[in-house]
Amino acid sequence: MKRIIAILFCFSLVLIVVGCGGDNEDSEYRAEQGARNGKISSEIRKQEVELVFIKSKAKSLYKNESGYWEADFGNGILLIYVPKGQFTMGNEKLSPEVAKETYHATPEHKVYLDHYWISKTPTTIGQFRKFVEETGYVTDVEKKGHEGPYVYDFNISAFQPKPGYYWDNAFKDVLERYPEITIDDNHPVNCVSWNDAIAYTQWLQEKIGLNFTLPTEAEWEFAARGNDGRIYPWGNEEPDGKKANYADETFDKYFPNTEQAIVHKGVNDGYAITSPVGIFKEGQSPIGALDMAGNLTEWVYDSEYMYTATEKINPIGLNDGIIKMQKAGFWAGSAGRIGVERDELVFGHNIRSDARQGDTMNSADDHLGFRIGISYVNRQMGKQ
Ligand SMILES: [Ca+2]
Ligand SMILES: [Ca+2]
Repeated sequence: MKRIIAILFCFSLVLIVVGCGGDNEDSEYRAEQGARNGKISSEIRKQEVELVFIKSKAKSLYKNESGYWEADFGNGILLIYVPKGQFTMGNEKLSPEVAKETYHATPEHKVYLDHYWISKTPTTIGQFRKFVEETGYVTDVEKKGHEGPYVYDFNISAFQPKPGYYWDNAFKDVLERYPEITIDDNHPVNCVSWNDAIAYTQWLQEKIGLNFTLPTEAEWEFAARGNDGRIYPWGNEEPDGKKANYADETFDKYFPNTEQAIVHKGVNDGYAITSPVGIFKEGQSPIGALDMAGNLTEWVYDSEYMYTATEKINPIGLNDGIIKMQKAGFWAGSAGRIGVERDELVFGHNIRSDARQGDTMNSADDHLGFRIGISYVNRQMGKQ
């Protein structure tokens, strides 16, 4: 047997040396396959190590309904493992008006990402409450001299900065006016600045011993729309009331004639303001993340940057400016569908997964929150 192998080995060596075309291609193919298999198995090994490590810190680790690993850290904190991958970020189909907006999502560009974790849902009022109770943390908008968060003002039917509102009373005017509307600790936390979100992740880092942070904009968008170019987390169909909470008929009933809001007529999602997190199951993303369209717009880690067409590996906006990026739209955001005649993309506040905005890091709104992640992309350079 050994002899036969030796002969075969020598024969193939001869073939390689002689350089017969077809066999050359074959051996190149085999070499490439071998390298690829090597890469795949090293990736699988990396994933195994990662899962064992996370499991040691989590309450449980299991595969979610979409087939992705999910870690439960207690108190409703669920993080989904996103394996290394690539996708096309941004959207070339924006109307020319939108492409002129400050933070437009063009040009499209290919993005490669290493593995990371992202929260299944946005951080809730209850989760943030625990942080405040344990640390005595005071959010930016509660500090003296701050103009206050952008909240809905019934006098002008629009959002404007008002002092005296913060994460635990953001909707006090709405609740007073409409007693049938309720808010509880399962609703996503809002009126928190980028600084507040970072402070929360730092507290969680110490508490659990993992590198909790905000996802990068690219990590967020990949988690929302996967790699098949879809517009929304669930696909390309317009939302229908079962997939996301946004400016629907219920919103219009309670906030008629709201400036800048483009109501989706004929659709009813049942919520005028925020909804509890995770209830729009039909709106889940390919990895099983929820609320990525609607409910609240979400802070991401990146400082402002404009897209370019070149391919990028683990892109992150890391300048020392005060503008930080936010993704997708919220309870008063439009459906943002592409290809309809309505001029609904102008204000950027729509629920498409590519939609992006920027704002100063100490600003806060009653429609802006965040979700956490665990990431290994270097964020040091941009740390404020
Ligand atoms: Ca709604
Ligand atoms: Ca959201």
